[in-house]
Amino acid sequence: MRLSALFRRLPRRWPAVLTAAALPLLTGALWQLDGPQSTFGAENSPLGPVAQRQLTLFYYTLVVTTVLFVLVGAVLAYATIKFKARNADDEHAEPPEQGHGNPFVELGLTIGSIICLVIIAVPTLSAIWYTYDVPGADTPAKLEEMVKAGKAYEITATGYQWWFKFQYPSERAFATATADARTGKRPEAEFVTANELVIPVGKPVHINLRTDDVIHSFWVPKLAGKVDMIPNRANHLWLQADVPGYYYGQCAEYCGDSHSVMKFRVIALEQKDFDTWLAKQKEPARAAAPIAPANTAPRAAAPLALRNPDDGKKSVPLAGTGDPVVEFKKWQDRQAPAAEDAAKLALISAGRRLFNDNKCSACHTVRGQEGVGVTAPDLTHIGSRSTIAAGLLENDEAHLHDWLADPDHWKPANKMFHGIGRTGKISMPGYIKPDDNGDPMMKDGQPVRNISLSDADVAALTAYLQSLK
Ligand code: HEC
Ligand SMILES: [Cu+2]
Repeated sequence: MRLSALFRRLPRRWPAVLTAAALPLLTGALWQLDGPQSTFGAENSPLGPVAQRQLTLFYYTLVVTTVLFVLVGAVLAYATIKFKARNADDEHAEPPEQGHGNPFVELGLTIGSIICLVIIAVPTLSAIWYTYDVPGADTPAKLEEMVKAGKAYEITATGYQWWFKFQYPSERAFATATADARTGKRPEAEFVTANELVIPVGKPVHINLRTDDVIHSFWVPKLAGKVDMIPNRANHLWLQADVPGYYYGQCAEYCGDSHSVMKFRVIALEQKDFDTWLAKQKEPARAAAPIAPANTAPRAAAPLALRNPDDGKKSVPLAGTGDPVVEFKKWQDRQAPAAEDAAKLALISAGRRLFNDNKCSACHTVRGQEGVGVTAPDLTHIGSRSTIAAGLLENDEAHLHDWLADPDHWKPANKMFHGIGRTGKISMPGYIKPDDNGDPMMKDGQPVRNISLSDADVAALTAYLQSLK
């Protein structure tokens, strides 16, 4: 049915009917706006000063524009009803007296509009000014000074299709567990994590926003945002968490197939807990067991079937409960290693070998151990994170197993499955072998496998990765 035909069938008073139907829907929607990934609902989960300022500005603008809407709407409704043509005579009657040219009306409306603009512009500009950078850090030099004095913190966030890298430029990590024999010092390495941004509470955090590929956008609704990560443009934002907690973040700029599941978390810790976390994370990966000797790990006798990535039936779960209080507790509980019996240690040892032999190490870093790749999330302390695949799945044995068995099922087009490349050519193949065009190489209607894991392999890899606290 054409839309116009539908309207003709509605009762004569359809505008009134539609408005009456829309109002409860709209107000209902307003009450539904709260959620872990929403700026609203500040009662349940406190906002930092930046998000607070943004929310206040939103409500302020909403009130001003609502007043305007009601005023203009009322005048329009009045004119529509009062001057409605009620019969054929009315339709040919002289138009009523016009306001056009009346200086009182024309000047009044112009000045009125200017006043409205100013009423909105002043708080908007002041909020833009406030949210632009850490208060007091007007220049890079001043920011550096504040960071050195411990009054601010600096982090660099880089967007990748479809995950986030976090670097801590003011920290250095240890590359090895032991000192170098010649220098007597432990070699250092860059301090980098992925998908979980851990920050100190009550301190402004300046975040440099970068991207490795396309445009992404950084948004933590309860703390701040959103600012785009644009190639060749050094954007930044700042945020501050006033209370310790677990905050949900999301890429907010369409960036390809798995954009909707390009999430992350922010975990805010009291300064002393943050220092403890830092000290642990700076250590190289925990070696629960040595790497198994070559050719002793379980072989991929029966490779796991890859599910059809386009089966369209998966429902992508929100990792965890969606309750920041519960998730924060879970995250804290994850930080200490779990007890590992002899059987588990053997599995870890085999997993470590498989990680090395299956080219996982070419894309991922496990600092101090086999992995050296830098084009994928750093896995040095993956066991201490609460989610995998950029906030998509809960980081427990079952989900990690599912992820490793068939990444593409969970995250369509992800680079772990399809490989990483520039200029259209895959230079770092993933689970499937690419042909010269970067498309999956096919044989008998099936993609040719580059990484072929059996169920036992995946179990060993899962045990290994879970041990990396
Ligand atoms: C071609 C490079 C590549 C290879 C090879 C590769 N990965 Fe990945 N891996 C990635 C990328 C890219 C991601 C991020 C995927 C995403 O979230 O979009 C990832 C994500 C992960 C994650 C989740 C990390 C997190 O913080 O969310 C784990 C765990 C993981 N890979 C383990 C492995 C294991 C084990 C292997 C070997 C069997 C492997 N990877 C092989 C590129 C690779
Ligand atoms: Cu993105």
